Amino acid sequence: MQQRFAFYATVILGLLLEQSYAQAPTVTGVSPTSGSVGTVVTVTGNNFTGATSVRFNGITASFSGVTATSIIATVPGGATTGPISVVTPGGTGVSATTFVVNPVPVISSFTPTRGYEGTVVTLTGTNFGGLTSVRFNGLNAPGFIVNGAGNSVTVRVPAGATSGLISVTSPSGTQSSAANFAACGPAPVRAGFTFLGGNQTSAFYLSTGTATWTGAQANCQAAGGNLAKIPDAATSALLVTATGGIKYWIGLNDVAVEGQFRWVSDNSLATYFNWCVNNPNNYTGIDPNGEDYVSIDCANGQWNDADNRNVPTVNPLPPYILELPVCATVSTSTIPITEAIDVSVHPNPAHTTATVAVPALTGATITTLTLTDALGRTARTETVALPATGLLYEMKVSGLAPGLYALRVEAGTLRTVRRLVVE
Ligand SMILES: [Ca+2]
Ligand SMILES: [Ca+2]
Repeated sequence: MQQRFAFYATVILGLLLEQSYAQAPTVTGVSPTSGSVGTVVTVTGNNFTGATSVRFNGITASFSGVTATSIIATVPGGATTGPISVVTPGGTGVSATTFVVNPVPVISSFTPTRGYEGTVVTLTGTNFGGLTSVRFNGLNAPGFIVNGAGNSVTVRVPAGATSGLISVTSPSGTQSSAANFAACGPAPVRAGFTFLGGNQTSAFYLSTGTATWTGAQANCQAAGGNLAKIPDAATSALLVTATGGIKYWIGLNDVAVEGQFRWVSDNSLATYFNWCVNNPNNYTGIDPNGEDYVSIDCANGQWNDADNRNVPTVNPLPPYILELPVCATVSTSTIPITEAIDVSVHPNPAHTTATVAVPALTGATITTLTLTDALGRTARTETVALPATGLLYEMKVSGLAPGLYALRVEAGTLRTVRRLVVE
């Protein structure tokens, strides 16, 4: 009995001693030295055996592969830049260097909040530096440009975009905007004009031909609009960027009262000005009646009052900018995932009918198919049974105006939107 007691006492003492004298861990290396949430990191050092915790700036991480000199850890959600620590029964080791956690990009706002395909949208936010993609309601928008400070992105609304949230993705993760972007489909076609872009209220087009100012305004009215109004510096910059700095007529004139410049679209007095140096000067050297029509004539989109160019001059006739109201309110989805159902539709473009294939969905016995036009107006709504074998549904499209439609397929809480062209 005494021998057995002595044996156990020795064992227990030995365990106590080992516990007491376990060496504190030291962290000597981290690879890589930066990463995003989910990045796998190798931590090297000494005395890691028995590790109970690995932390990134205090946030507990999952880990594996513990040896005396290394641990594999994964950057945890919520981690911030700071040291990595390893905890063992012998103590805590802290890296001398900080591990840099790349922050997740965040969209704080965007403008405009509606627009046609090709419209430039500016996203404002933070951590756009390592951006890998921008999406409109899940649809990739290629060719985005991040500014140097990483707090602004310009991106064009991609063809086929549907209304919904805008999301940005970097290696650190994906974040969606809080508000929906209203996608208006392709810009309406206007003969003799090319769509340039738009802002919150207007769509702008550049004429393919040239004209006098009065001829240009007549052509714009025939197209359903007016020569463009430039009420602020942002609109001026939009047009200068979109046109590449060429010369063009705008809707400003002082035809009614000399020196009182008004916009032709709404007859309002101009309050924002961007004159070329020494202008307006109502020069009478070319046309003795003076200069009553404004064109973009100088650098940075600056304005010159000019004659109507009815008389032969050394100045060629310029093209001109048509302004139309931007699309009206369009329906928006508040469901960020729009690929929830694997829907297919054919033919597309469709002429008389479109066959919509909806797979069987657990728990769903009916599905609603809604066709909306480019302005968000409902053109067709059908609620039909969704069989256990899936659905092949012939949707009638004859009688609909040709154009772009959004086909929304809903079943239970799931929803998918597909683009459908009717010819
Ligand atoms: Ca004048
Ligand atoms: Ca002038």
